[in-house]
Amino acid sequence: MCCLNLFSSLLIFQCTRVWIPDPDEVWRSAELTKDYKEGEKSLQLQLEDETIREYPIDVQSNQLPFLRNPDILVGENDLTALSYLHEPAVLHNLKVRFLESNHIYTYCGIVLVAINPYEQLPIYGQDVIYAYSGQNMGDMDPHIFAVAEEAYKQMARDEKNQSIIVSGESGAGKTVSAKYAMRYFATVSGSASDTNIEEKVLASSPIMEAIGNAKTTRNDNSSRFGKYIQIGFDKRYRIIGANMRTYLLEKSRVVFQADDERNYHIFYQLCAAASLPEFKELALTCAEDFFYTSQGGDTSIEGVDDAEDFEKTRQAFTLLGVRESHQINIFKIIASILHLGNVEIQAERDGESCSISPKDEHLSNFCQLLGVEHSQMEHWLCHRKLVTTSETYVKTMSLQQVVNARNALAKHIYAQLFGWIVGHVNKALHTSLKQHSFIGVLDIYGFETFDVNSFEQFCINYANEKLQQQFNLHVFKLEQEEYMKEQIPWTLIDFYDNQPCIDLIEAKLGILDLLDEECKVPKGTDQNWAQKLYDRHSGSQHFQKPRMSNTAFIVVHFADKVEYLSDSFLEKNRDTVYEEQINILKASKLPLVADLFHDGKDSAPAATTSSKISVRSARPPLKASNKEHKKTVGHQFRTSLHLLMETLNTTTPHYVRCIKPNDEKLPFRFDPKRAVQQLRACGVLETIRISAAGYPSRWAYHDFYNRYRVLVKKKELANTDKKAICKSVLESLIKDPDKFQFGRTKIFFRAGQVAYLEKLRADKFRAATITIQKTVRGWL
Ligand code: AOV
Ligand code: MG
Repeated sequence: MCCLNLFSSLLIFQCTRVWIPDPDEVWRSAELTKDYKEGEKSLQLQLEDETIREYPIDVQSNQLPFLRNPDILVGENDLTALSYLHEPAVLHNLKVRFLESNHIYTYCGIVLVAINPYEQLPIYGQDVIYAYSGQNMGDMDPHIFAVAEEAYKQMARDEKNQSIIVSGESGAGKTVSAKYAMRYFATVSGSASDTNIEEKVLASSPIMEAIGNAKTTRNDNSSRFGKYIQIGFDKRYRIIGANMRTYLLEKSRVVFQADDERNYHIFYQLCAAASLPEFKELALTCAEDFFYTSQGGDTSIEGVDDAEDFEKTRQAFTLLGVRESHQINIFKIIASILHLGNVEIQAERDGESCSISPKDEHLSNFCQLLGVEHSQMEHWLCHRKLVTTSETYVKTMSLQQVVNARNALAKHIYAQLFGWIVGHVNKALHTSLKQHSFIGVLDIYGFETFDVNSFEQFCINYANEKLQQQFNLHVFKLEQEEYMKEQIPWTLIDFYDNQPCIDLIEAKLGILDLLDEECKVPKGTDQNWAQKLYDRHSGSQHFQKPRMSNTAFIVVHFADKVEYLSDSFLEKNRDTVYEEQINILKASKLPLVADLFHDGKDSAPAATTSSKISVRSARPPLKASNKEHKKTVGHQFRTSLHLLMETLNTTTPHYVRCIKPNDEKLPFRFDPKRAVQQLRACGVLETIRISAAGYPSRWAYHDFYNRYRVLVKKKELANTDKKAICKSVLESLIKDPDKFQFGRTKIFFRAGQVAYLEKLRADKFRAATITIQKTVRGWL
């Protein structure tokens, strides 16, 4: 970390206030008790609790402590306005705003920092939305609505698509922020016709949260999928429709939950409504009774009423045009998954085969609910087909194999249903009207590190790595290019470019590529893959092999080092389900079920390569899918991320960085260690560095002239060279030449200067109005 060398005279006077590092508080305030002169080996300090401390100075590097800002600046709503811009100043300012004034939003140049208050605040009502509507960002308190308004305004002004990119770690408030942004658009823009499309856009949230969110140890309502919602507008900027893209649902949760975690909310909602007469046929009881909903222990969430939430889910389905008769089919599929998880599988003595009692009620319920044949299902849950070059034969499976295959099937059914619902929501939000522009809201899972990190965390963190790069590129590279284009003197600021880490993951022979390779090898194993990673990448600065393990590997991400356990990466990447089981589902009597597993919709590759044995079923078996061309999960994810980046790069981005202030979910509690870790990780501090060094505001000469001509003296207006007028007026108004720069086509301003000019302009108008009033009064 560098220290601004603000001590050019290298004399610091007694009473100067500084920040010194502290293991608990991160930074502590202290005051010099005597003058410090260059070359002295230590500073004499007094801390706020009045203890005296000697602070050593490394004379070689001359690293002096950071200076504190004058109190008058503390609480500034844009951090770039601070006189001394460094980590302790940022942290202190955010903390004071948060704890003393309960301000959760602060600007940091182009980024809105949002600290999760863990308390309902009265700042999101319709009245607040209308207060922000049509206002300039700088005129109002920082707010998610101000960012939404800015995006809306820029869409109209620049005729360009916009994106609001919300990031932050798990539980930091991304989903809440994204929902408020969507609410803002729905409220201020109204809908183009009487289709109440804006209500439908909002109704997508409870549905998506019911099926894609779950309680984790980090967040009671954690999104386990990523989403990018594009809200479409007509040429009068009224909402006409929306479209949602989702990213990699965490499927493993359907069959496994860690301690204190839950499965997807919808399962508990449905169990809570099990006693309703219309759900009798689902044969459900409470969530404790099902293996797939009870592994985490407590099946309830404090403050959440699953039955009540279920009503909201149903209403949202209805609003989106899913009829009750159709809803029941969705619920049947969800219930069937719970029954599948409770099927009792008995291992035979030989240790190589299993059976299921023909009387197993859960299997009966499963088959009944999905409209599939019981005996078929019973058989193919415990057997698999093997295909060699010369023959096809049926083999029994061990208990572990059967359980794995059953779990794979459950995950697959859920994922297909999830995809089907997303498709349906999109259909309901689709419009035939001509879309003029869109605003996209990205709410993707935050950077994650748990005690055990697997394929899911790897993908999530890879996505965050890509988003961070998009941010870096936008803020840093584009900024710098702009200065160069405008021929403004500018020293290149070095910044952390995470391309090497991204290369490690996605480049040729990178982690994902080697994983795909290993998945193709007939006897490929997680361990062999890990070995290949060690062989190939040990030299990379972003890759490490843990000393004590031969199966784990460490990736040094921008946010943190994360150790991944290679176990089950291959299986999760292949995402195999047995074709025979899928064929039974394809032959279901229920059109929705058959539809879910139809070729083309079936995104998972099947285990065998061809089928010579046909499966006896109610309908003729469907053609075997051409699974050898199916892409691995990693491959699909990489492609979808690339597409996302392409889309984001064609829009004007607006960034919201959510910060989780404590791990206990306590209202208005600020843990400086956790906050600073996130501020470092999400690039806020880097942004500050560039904002402090650069010129955050800029105006084209003619725009500047049009806006501020009232400040130009009459005799100067005669000059036909507008550029020259701009230069001379500015030089007379702002005395410090460092506060602005004249570029080729634009004028560049340091932070705060445009606000100053606006004030001069307003004063001028006010003075003119008073003069007119006086004159008029004189006439009377
Ligand atoms: P996330 O989306 O960032 O996590 P959420 O948006 O779900 O986090 O926020 C977590 C919880 O914090 C919410 O359920 C609220 O209780 C609380 N919260 C967040 N923002 C606010 C706010 N502005 N006002 C009041 N409470 C808030 V994850 O989806 O886990 O990465 O995968
Ligand atoms: Mg979320």
